[in-house]
Amino acid sequence: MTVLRKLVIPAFVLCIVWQSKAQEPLPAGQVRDASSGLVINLDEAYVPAYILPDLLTTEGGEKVTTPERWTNERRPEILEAFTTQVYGRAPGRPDALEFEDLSVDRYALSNMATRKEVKVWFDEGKTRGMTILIYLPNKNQGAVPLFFGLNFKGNHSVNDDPYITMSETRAKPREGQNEEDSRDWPRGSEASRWPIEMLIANGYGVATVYRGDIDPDYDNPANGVQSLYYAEGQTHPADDEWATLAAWAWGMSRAMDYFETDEDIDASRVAIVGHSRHGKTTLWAGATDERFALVISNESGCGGAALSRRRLGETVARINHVFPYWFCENFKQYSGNEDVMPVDQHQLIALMAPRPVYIASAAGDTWADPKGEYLSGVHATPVYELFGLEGLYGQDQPPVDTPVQNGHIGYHVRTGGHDINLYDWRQYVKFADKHLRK
Ligand code: GTR
Repeated sequence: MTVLRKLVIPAFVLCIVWQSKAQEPLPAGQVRDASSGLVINLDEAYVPAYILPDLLTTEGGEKVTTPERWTNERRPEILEAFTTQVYGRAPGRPDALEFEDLSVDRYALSNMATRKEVKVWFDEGKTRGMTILIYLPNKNQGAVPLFFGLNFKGNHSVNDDPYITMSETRAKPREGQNEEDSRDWPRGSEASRWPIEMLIANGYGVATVYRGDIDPDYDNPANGVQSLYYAEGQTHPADDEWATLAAWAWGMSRAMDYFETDEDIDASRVAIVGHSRHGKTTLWAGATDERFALVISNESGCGGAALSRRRLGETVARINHVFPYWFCENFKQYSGNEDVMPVDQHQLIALMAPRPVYIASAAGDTWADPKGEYLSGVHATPVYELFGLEGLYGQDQPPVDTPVQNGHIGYHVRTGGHDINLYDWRQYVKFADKHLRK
């Protein structure tokens, strides 16, 4: 009875008080996220005061004033912090990596393009691999520059072309379904996100890989490429080892290994592009693999271009709650604890320097914090300046539908919501024309 009075009853009362608080209406500009129960700020008024980690001061407290010092000292420190605390360490190119040509068709897309499909095998036993779908413009002689990105719903979803091999889309199985049966995305269903004909007409090749070939997008540590690397008895990546986003980025590097062998592709002019979770992945791929010449983040938000310390839209706590397998285990300690993170996302943008980088937002995509995405470009600018290059300037975002492309950090915020569309791609082509044309 005493135990009941002393512990159980107060706990019960506390629960009721907490419950009723949880039901309390929130002030304008805040919402309760249904999947995590967390309160999310959607209004600038809630952005707390914050101090960003200094880009140009080494861990030993010294000022970096030359490109050499950035490249040899400060850049490796920042890359290491992101590796162990955010995305996790991935292995390099596997010895057994092998490319297999699956198909070539010179008469694709009304004779405008050559379609190739190439299998990249990751292991000697060929138990795991990914299929790269490639379109190259027929009108061009010699090796072409290329846009490359991961897709959400299988290679066959990016165009109506009936000859694209259906991806083995290992989507999350629904109740009563097993992995093999979960191929439910129709052909061409993502075509609005992949204006392949427009890119071909502009002289660019396009390549894509279904991200599920590398690691299916749900919490199962046994079904991704990481499992090939587990030590005897290991069932999860270690706390500082690659989670799903790093695995996807690793896959992008393996595609680059292939591009380097294809004489129709100019591997020194590969632009990588990704939307949303693939935007986060693309930034990490660009940071870890400097062979990528241009890096484009489309509405990448939390864990991508948006500054985590602003806590506007999706937060570290929310992303770790809903997608616990995207970032390495060590990242979890920063849920609700952003101010102690050794890095923030402007430093990720700075890791691209001196290569050109493009950050894009959508005005209606508050969840991804458009202003926070823009500001990371502004705060990365001092590193571009070390190289004598221009970045982004001013605390205020440029007006909607007014791209800024003067320097080596491009930016636009367009009308509309969370998506990648023709407007976005047109800006990327313009930016690539400036930086990748010979
Ligand atoms: C959301 C997630 C975002 C973003 C997005 C997407 O559910 O909260 O971080 O990655 O998915 O990839 O479309």
